[in-house]
Amino acid sequence: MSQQKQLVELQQRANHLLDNLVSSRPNTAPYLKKAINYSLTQGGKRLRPLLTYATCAGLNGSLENADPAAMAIECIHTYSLIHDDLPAMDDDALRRGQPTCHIAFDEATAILAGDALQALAFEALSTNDWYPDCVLPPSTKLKQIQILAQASGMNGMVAGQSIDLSSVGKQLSLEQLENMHHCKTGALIKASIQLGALASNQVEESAWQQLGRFADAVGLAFQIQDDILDIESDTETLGKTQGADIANDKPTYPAIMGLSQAKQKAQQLTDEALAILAPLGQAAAPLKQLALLIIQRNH
Ligand code: GRG
Repeated sequence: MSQQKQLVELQQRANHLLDNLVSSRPNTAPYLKKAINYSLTQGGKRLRPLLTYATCAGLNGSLENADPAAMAIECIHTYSLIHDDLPAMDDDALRRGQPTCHIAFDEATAILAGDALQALAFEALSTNDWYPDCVLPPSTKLKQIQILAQASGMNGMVAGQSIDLSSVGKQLSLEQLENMHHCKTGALIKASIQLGALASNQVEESAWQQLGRFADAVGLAFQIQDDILDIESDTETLGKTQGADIANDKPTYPAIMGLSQAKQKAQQLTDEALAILAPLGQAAAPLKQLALLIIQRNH
């Protein structure tokens, strides 16, 4: 099977499970449930579940063992997007071309939908009932829970968001910018890979270390590419000078090092990531493909 086809199948697997994740739960608060489903099932790329599945499969693990982790990661990601879009944070009206959760529903419901998704992530990882074909030992599940909690909490994604909010209008050094992104987006991307590695139930220390370095490189490449896409879409919408001005107000890679240097840096990190995977051979092919897609994506 081609790598592209394999990734499409994994994406379909994630979408199918996400469609059922909330729909199949008892309906305690219908409006809240509708808001959660609205954000969870409306067309993300599913990059993080794909990283989880591809890592697990690359280490000869079963996809069934990776299902809870793939769901948990996407729940945390979706919660972060819902909260990030709120008026108190980025105040965005559109996400993935659709009204954001607080616009389609209301602000209080969007806050609650994010809260509920965060709890749902840890329920999906810890319960034995939702994914009966996952047969990981409790010690492995506990490790996954710990890693996800650390990556998403006060020293991970939430810390990154806090640094981001407090740096608006300020100049950041390249080191400070990298630290912010390492927490804000890098930590969850790394956790996606680490949870997949744990789901294989047979990861050796050397592969664990290699995958950690791979995750750090693709996490940063993802963010630089995100900054590049931002500036390019601003420039397309507003014209060259204005777009560049807007991007320069925010601490971003293109603003600090210039657009062409930022593109070079993203490419260099991707090359580094691919080189790290080389010793893992053909088994790492889907992960390699994902690293390439991260830098080639246009949205
Ligand atoms: C509110 C606690 C809290 C955290 C928010 C991740 C984050 C922190 C904010 C997201 C804001 C943002 C647009 C960051 C840039 C990188 C990013 C995470 C983009 C969205 O991820 P994709 O491209 O999204 O994987 P899809 O739509 O494909 O799921």
